[in-house]
Amino acid sequence: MYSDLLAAAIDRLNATKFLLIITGAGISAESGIPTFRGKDGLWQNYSAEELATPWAFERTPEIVWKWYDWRRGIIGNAEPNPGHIAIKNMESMFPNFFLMTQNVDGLHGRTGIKNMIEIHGNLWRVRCTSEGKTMMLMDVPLKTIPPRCDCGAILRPDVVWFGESIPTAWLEKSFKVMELCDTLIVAGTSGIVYPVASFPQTVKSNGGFVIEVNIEPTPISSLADISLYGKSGEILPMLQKGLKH
Ligand code: BJW
Repeated sequence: MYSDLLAAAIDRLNATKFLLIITGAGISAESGIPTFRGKDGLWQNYSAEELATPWAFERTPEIVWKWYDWRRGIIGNAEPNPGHIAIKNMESMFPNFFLMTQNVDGLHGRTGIKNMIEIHGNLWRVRCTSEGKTMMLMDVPLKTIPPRCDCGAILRPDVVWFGESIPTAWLEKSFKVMELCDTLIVAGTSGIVYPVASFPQTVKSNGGFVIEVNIEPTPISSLADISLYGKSGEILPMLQKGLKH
């Protein structure tokens, strides 16, 4: 179905020295996890834009916390899908490899992948709103919604909300790998949330090649060298199987 473009993408990957992959919510869709902007992304009539903000958490912490509980319920029952697994397999096939995911679901980590950052955080981790220290949710007594730190302050999900800055160390790492990579695969993201939305352009400006994988065109499509339209759980395994590395 995709034969010519798929073959061209595989040729490029076979000549690649440093592969960078960026993923978004679409990569986990085939694990049964709703995307943010898809029709299943709404929760009790709230949109992600309304809930994923520090202002929403300040105003109605119980509602935001319950949204995360609802998502953790779905994610806790989900498994990595063939897209996640193909990416994990690619890690061992390239001399240099890095994955940057915007997802907070932890599914990439569950494949055992090592060279990765979760640039928007992880919803299984929490952070003290007073002291800033982080801990795993499973280590916290869940007596109230939201739960509290030993110091008495409310705990929040250790994720990056709209209007918040991505931690400097993660941004620095992102810019470093964008300089080093010669090919970027960007899979399952709508390409509208900054700063990650600008990363494909950064890679292009650095002379890199961009392969997009998505079920539909996005703002990234116009700058991508190759766009492969279809499910990441189908296309990424096809790309990986074509590799000679
Ligand atoms: C499939 C598929 C299948 C489905 N196979 N594909 C510059 C310009 C304009 C605005 C800004 C800017 N700089 C900053 C902003 C503001 C803001 C922003 O970008 N707003 C836009 C909405 C315009 N950005 C920020 O606030 C960021 N902070 C920042 O830049 O700090 C500096 C600063 C601070 C203050 C002022 C100015 C600068 C932080 C952004 C944090 C985003 N956080 C969230 C929540 C994380 C926690 C949580 O999960 O609860 O991150 S929002 C949400 O969007 C989440 C995602 O990671 C992120 C991206 O979404 P993603 O992954 O792309 O999902 P979808 O649903 O949008 O798309 C799914 C895609 O998959 C679709 O394309 C489908 O077609 C596809 N798909 N099934 C393949 N099977």
